[in-house]
Amino acid sequence: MSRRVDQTVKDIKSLKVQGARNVAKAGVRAIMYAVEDSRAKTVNGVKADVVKASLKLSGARPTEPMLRNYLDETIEFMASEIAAVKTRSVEKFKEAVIKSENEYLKRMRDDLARLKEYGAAMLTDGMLVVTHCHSSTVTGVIKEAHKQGRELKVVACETRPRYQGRSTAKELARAGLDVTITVDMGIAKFMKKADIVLVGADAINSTGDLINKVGTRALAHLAKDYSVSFFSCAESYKYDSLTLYGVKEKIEERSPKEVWERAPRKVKVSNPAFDVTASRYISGYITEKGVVPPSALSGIAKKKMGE
Ligand code: RUB
Repeated sequence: MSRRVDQTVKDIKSLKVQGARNVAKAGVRAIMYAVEDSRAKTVNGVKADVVKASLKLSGARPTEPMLRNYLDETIEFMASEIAAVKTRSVEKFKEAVIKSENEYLKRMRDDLARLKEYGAAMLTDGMLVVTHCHSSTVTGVIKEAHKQGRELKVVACETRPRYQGRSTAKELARAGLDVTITVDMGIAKFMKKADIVLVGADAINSTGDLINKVGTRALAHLAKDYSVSFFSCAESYKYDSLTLYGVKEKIEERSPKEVWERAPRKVKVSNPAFDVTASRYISGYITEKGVVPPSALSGIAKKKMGE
């Protein structure tokens, strides 16, 4: 197995690479490493090495359909290449797979650029935006609105236990935004004055429910309490098509040590990475195809993924 693939898996598990988009991007790059580092002498041998890498990558974090969707597309691409061009050399096959991975990265960039436009259009001058964790999609939308000249105030939840909210605060402050960070439960104080809540997405299921960083669900309930609109910024590739067949999105349980390094032996520690927000709490998804209600998300995703 390619050492570079193993390193990527480690970086994803340890959260050195965090957030669904970054995880998916790292996964696509790792597939290129698997292709480049493969010593197989046949096209099918290269394919087997890529499949092995893909299994390792998709197991790194279980709640990441965006990564899995791109890995599945890679495997389908390799199968169709082999079926279409039976006598292709190993070199040519490797080139074709790498080219298609580069196209996936480009598609991700293009989708994000469109999504940022739709999201930024929703943020008007003087708004107070609440967010949670670190979503590169959400920070992208907020920075785009700021670049277009809107004055915004942002409040970020610190996001226990790994404090990804600090990354959000640092990134937005560096971009010149007015940012406040608060302990997770301190957000109630700000919700009264908030205009909009923007969060990311790790997964979206067939009924439009959102799976995102633990604490998102409580935030959505609070937003409803104060009649604040609640949107998730998510490319349609966050959709998990397996949920259409009754498969429940798996919620990653992380090490108890992240919560309490040396907890007393009789204290049980729970550390789920994500939670589920029911679609009825979600005003809409901001996607690369526009702002849509939760019920429309699966249709957009299925069309895009060619199901
Ligand atoms: C990050 C998280 C983010 C989504 C979306 O959790 O829940 O909101 O992944 O991020 P973690 P993006 O830090 O555990 O990965 O918009 O960058 O895809």
